[in-house]
Amino acid sequence: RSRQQGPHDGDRVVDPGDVAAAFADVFGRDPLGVWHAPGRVNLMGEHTDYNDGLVLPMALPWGVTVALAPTDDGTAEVRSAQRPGEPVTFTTAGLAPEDPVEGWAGYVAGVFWAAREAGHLPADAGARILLDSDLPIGAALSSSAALECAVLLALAEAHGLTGLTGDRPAMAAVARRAENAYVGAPTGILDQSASLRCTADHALFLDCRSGAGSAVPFDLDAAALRLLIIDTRVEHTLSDTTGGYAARHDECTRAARALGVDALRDVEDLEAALAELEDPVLVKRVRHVVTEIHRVNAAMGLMRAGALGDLGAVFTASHLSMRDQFEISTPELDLAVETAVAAGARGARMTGGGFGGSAVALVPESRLDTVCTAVTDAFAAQDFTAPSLRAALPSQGARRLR
Ligand code: GAF
Repeated sequence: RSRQQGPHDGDRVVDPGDVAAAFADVFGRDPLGVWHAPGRVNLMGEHTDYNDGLVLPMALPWGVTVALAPTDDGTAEVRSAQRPGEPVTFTTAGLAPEDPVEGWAGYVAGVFWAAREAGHLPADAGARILLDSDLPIGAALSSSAALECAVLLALAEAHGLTGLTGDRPAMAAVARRAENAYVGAPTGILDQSASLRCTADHALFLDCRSGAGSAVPFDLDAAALRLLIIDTRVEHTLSDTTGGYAARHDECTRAARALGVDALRDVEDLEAALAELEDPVLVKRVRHVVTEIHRVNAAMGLMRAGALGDLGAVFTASHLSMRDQFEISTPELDLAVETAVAAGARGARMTGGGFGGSAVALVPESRLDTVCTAVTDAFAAQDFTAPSLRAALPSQGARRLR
């Protein structure tokens, strides 16, 4: 089967039947089922989630597919189609964040640990697991959250963890805990919520303080638009505790403390707040977070009004704020955004944590080929690695496939 996707609306690339068959080959038995959790692009609201703000993601057609059989031997054996020679086994009772399972399997172990810590998973619950993915890693498309959410959903349904299976916000909290406390990446709730709570043809408008979410129609077809995802192939990471993501989180915490608010969400008078801050770096960070939260409301309003073309200007304003105020863009992301807009996109922005990864561009159908060619050529002219380009429609969140 081909993993190549052209610049067209993609369907899932991994076939659940293939994953079930591969599971049977490896483990000598059938899985109980096959589950899938998607990656996401965030359409507005970057670095607002851990400031108790608003976000507006949509799920991608691509993600992580899991075949799983539950066991009651308290052990897990995990294999990945992407790492065929590296089976990982662990005893679930022995898991501890102080001595974590390293690498990709750490996200799986983290889910077992977090589900046990939250009182959902009995000590003797184990599993045989085979993973497959059609989501690039390090592309800021939430491959880690897709992995956590796919494993958690499969585990919860296979073991009948009824406290979790009907409660997607609770599941998102458990998956986030795996990432924060076990893997050690200080992320917010955006990615896990997107993977678990998004619905097809809609974006998810999520209040990260209250947890309240609502589906907002995002009908690209009706507006003759395409959402082009430009993966710059510059890998980003969230789990580097000395890296840019953690530093931004820290700056926001310091700014909130200096302003005497619980979170930057609570800043009401932006100019008055900025005047109170002595550190010019914190001034920029606060300006981004507060205006970005307003842009989420603006984008949501335009979606509800069906005025998707006008979203483009909000996209581009958001990108400039991330480039100049929050300082999380890269030359590749800036080039992708500038070139896409110059070639006819209605607007474009980097998406996700920044420092690499992907941009999204809102492109009139009739301009899609032109924009793709322009971006590819611009990257070649700068001697940047060729970007990967795919268009996507808003897809369904995590679910059982068979
Ligand atoms: C990453 C994080 F995981 C999210 O929690 C969010 O902060 C995002 O970066 C930036 O909006 O995806």
